[in-house]
Amino acid sequence: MTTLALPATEDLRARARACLDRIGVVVPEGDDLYARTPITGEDLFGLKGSGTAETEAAVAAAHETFLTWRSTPAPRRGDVVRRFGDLVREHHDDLAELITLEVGKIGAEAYGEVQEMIDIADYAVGLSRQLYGRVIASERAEHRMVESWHPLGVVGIISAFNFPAAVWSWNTTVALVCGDTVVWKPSEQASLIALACDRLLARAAEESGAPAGIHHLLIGGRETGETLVDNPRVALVSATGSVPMGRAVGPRVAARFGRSLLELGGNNAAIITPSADLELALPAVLFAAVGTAGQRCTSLRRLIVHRDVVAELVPRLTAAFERLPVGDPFDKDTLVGPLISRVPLETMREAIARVTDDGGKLLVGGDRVETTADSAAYVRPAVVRIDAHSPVVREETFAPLLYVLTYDTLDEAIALQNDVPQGLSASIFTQDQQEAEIFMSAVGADTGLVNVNLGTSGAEVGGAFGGEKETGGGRACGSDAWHAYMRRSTSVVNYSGEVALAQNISFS
Ligand code: UN1
Repeated sequence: MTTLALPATEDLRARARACLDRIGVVVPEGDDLYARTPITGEDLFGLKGSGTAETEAAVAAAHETFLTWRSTPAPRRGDVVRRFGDLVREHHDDLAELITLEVGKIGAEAYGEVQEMIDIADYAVGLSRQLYGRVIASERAEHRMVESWHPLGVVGIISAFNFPAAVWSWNTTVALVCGDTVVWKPSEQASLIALACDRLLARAAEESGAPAGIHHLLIGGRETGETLVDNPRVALVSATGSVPMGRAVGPRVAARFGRSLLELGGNNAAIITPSADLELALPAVLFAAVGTAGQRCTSLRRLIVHRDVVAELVPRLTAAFERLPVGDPFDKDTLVGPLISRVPLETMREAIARVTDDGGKLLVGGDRVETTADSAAYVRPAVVRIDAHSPVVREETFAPLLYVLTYDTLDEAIALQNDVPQGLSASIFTQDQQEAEIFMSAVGADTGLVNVNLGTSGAEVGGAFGGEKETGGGRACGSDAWHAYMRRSTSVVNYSGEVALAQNISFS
């Protein structure tokens, strides 16, 4: 096998520097942490981090700004988001390039992530004129009951490396139009992208006349995140990441009666039924399983295939996996870029060892790609045929590793889909409407996202995004997810001129 030739880190550093310059970022150089590129696995810049004092100061400043921002009319708050969306459009290529440089997404996916930022900005601008409440029928004569939605406060955002810009945008654009201010602790593996996003929002605030204090960025690690999570002024902590991270964050926020919105792991499955159109299913499965090198929370991890279809589907699937071009994400032909670091490479190797010990059979992939850079982590996406009840299948491995399980009845397939601790995304490939309806019904998939004839990943921003069980229960993006960023007040107005108690109580 030939050694994969990778670009020199020096050239990647120059590319990063040029993107950051075009966006107007002055890199806070220091030696608290390092911005790295997974393309070679090597450092790009040493950075100065934010300590406890800076974190507390950012929250205090965000709170101070909130006190005036909350009274700014919502459509005016939308102005900053509109300008932000325009700036993201203007810097679409720069942001995408930075995403490729710092987290290794292939060009098309990096460009798609920036598109998702634009989409949510458009959505939030529209939302800024639609923050409506209800008028509810009162049980008392000449009384009016009304629900109002008010700004909540400071929103603390903790985001992961895999959607370093879009997930922050989901939270920030919606929070800002809702009248909140934000403090962001991005993944340490995506500091440069965070600096770029923050700079564009700063420009948008300046150019639209919004106060600078509506958003703050903290570059730092776990300690910075913990300081943010524990600060009682942070009304909502919106955290995206692993289940262990959510387990640490959720109870800490709950202990101070704060609100949290958790978007944690997934262990997503697709069911291939006997009536499935394989021409449609195969590319959809491929993208869901290996897109972002299997490092999306929505990535497809389990393929639940009807026994009658296995013989036809599996060879086609493994052949497609074998042909997947793994390599430099800047190369136009590459479909699978690097893993974020050597850590997922190890977890993938361990998972494969465990499933094979458990009777599973590695059908394709799983081997590390030899490269000219020792620290880089490139792997061939793997397919493993495994008994449906193997315990390893219940765990999420954040890497391009797909388990193939078989089933006989739809009930069994649905039970398998649901028999994992996580509950983010599920899909079914079928031409049978009854099967599709059952899958989407109350006795179907127990996930937050339930798709028919499409993969588990690639959700649109217009819907509510998130999942159940260990996925954390949070919902971000569209639909009514904005409610999480506001507080509700229920008001009753008595215009009868008389005392009237609810529940027919007479108190005279
Ligand atoms: C994530 O992986 O954390 O649905 C978010 C998707 C993307 C977002 C994924 N729109 O795959």
